[in-house]
Amino acid sequence: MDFAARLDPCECLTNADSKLYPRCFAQHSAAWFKQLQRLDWNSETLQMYGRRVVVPRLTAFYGNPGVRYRYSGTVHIAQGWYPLLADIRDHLLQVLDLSFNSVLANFYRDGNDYMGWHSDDEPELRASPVIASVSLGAERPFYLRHKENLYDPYHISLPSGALLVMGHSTQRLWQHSLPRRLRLKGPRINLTFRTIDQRGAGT
Ligand SMILES: O=C(O)CCC(=O)C(=O)O
Ligand SMILES: [Mn+2]
Repeated sequence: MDFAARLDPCECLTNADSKLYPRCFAQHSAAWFKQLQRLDWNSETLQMYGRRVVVPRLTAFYGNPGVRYRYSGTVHIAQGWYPLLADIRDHLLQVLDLSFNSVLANFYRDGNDYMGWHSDDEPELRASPVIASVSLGAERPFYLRHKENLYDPYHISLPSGALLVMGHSTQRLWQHSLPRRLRLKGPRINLTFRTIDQRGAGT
């Protein structure tokens, strides 16, 4: 993967076709975190095994107006870009030479909030999406496991300002998760920039 060649040296997760740039946005991270706390955060519910459960984090979806993305069982329609999110998108275009039409933001209020094992493999992301993930706020561990080797996950740490670029085969072959850390009190924001194909969008 050489699309991120212009960035500083990084930790390459060659097995998982991903690259981590731990300090990519470190100098902006405190200011960005403060501003992005003002996004229009939502608490979502999800139908699971016949009952409704509250999603254990807050979410917000932004992007080109009209972009539709189904996650947590609901179709979300982007109404536009929050200015700072558009700036970060443009920054990613500069350093990665990749363009994105939307961003899913997660707010983890403390270590009780988490995201379970999954791949970002919704049909509207197409078969081999590249996803750029920006972490801000509390440092949290992030786990990856190969779909054919579920009992041998490995973990990386995502400090404030880190950029993790998940490459073409990551979602097809791997799962990832952000587990609970009960003693952790600090909040964290994660931004996953995505390209959503409207032809595959759910209703
Ligand atoms: O919070 C993170 O680092 C991961 C978020 C994620 O996997 C997602 O939004 O699909
Ligand atoms: Mn994900």
